[in-house]
Amino acid sequence: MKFFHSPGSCSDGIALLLAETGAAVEVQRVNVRTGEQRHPDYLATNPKGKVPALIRPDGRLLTEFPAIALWLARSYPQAALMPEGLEAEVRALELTDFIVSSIHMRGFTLVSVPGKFVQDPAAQAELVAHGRTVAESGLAYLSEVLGTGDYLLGGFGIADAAAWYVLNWAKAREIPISDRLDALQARISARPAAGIVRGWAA
Ligand SMILES: N[C@@H](CCC(=O)N[C@@H](CS)C(=O)NCC(=O)O)C(=O)O
Repeated sequence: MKFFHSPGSCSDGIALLLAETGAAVEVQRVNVRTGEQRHPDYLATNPKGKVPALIRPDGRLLTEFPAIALWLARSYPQAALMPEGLEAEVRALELTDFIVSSIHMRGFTLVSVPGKFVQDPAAQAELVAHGRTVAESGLAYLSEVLGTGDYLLGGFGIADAAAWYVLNWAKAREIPISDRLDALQARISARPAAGIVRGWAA
């Protein structure tokens, strides 16, 4: 497989899941900070110009975090990335999608790159403030879901991988998180797979 990855971005979450599976993968770095995702060579592979993206063993490309996470969980069941049974699976997907499409896309994206949306500095400041509110309230919800557990939905799974990258971002941007989420971030960071992901960033 070939994995298109920009360390420090949301593809960290898929990197973590890939490392958890132990599957053989070639990691190709696409630095989204310097615009490599818009290079014609990359667009020829992934016209969306985004990471994460994964070329699977049959050569077909898969994009979008929740879809890749589901595919990995189903394709490598020995990694136990998804609980068993339809209700548990759909809850894991529901939470993963909330983290990616709400906390990340509607929260952190506005905090990190307001200039993508508006030019006026005052309007940018408003977007940043709004993004922070969305991120903070989404993270507060995650803390409720976590409760006193070790991971969000019982054992480590796809939603934790999504939580990992937004928690890393929260810490880097000094967005407050609960002690429980702080402990979750540390617990995930201590997994052997997280060490592999740090190696892919070096
Ligand atoms: N909906 C996509 C979001 C992916 C995404 O926004 N990726 C960012 C990195 S965190 C990216 O590639 N940004 C580059 C760009 O938008 O030009 C998913 O679920 O994978």
